[in-house]
Amino acid sequence: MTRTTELSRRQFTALAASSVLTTALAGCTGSSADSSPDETAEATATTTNGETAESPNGDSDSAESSGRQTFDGWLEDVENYDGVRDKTGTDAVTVDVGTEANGGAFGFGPAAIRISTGTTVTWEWTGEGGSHNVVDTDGSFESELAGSSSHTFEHTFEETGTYTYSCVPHETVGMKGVVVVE
Ligand SMILES: [Cu+2]
Repeated sequence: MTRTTELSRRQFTALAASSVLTTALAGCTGSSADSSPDETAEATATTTNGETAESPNGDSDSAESSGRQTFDGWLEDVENYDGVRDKTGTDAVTVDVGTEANGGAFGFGPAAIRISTGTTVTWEWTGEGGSHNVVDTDGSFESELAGSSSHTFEHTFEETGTYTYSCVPHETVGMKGVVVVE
């Protein structure tokens, strides 16, 4: 998105520059005449691009910015983190414990979810990657340490907020997750 924003700025600059040039030309400043056609062409192409990019921009902007959220760096080094998955409006959401990531089966899948209040999140152990647990950094929930694929742990989120959690044994390799409750 930075790229697009940068482009938009450049486009704006180009547009601004071209109108300055037009004004300058109107004032008979011969020296800018050379660059004028280029600038105008650029500005025209730009306007088209700008318009096409405009509305998708607004949409993907919000998606992208939430996708890049690292929650104060909590998900910075989490290999399988690819944005916050929107699970709002559902009563029950499942997160895998022991998803292939972070150099082994050391991930939560998905790493970050957004849910509505009252939603029950069930963590389901894949049975891979050894023993894992699900521990909220602020102590709101904490599972037992388990390794078998039949293991589950659930927590119902009644309060809005951002919950960061990890598998304590694998936190250093990036087995971390986030639940955003809204
Ligand atoms: Cu683990």
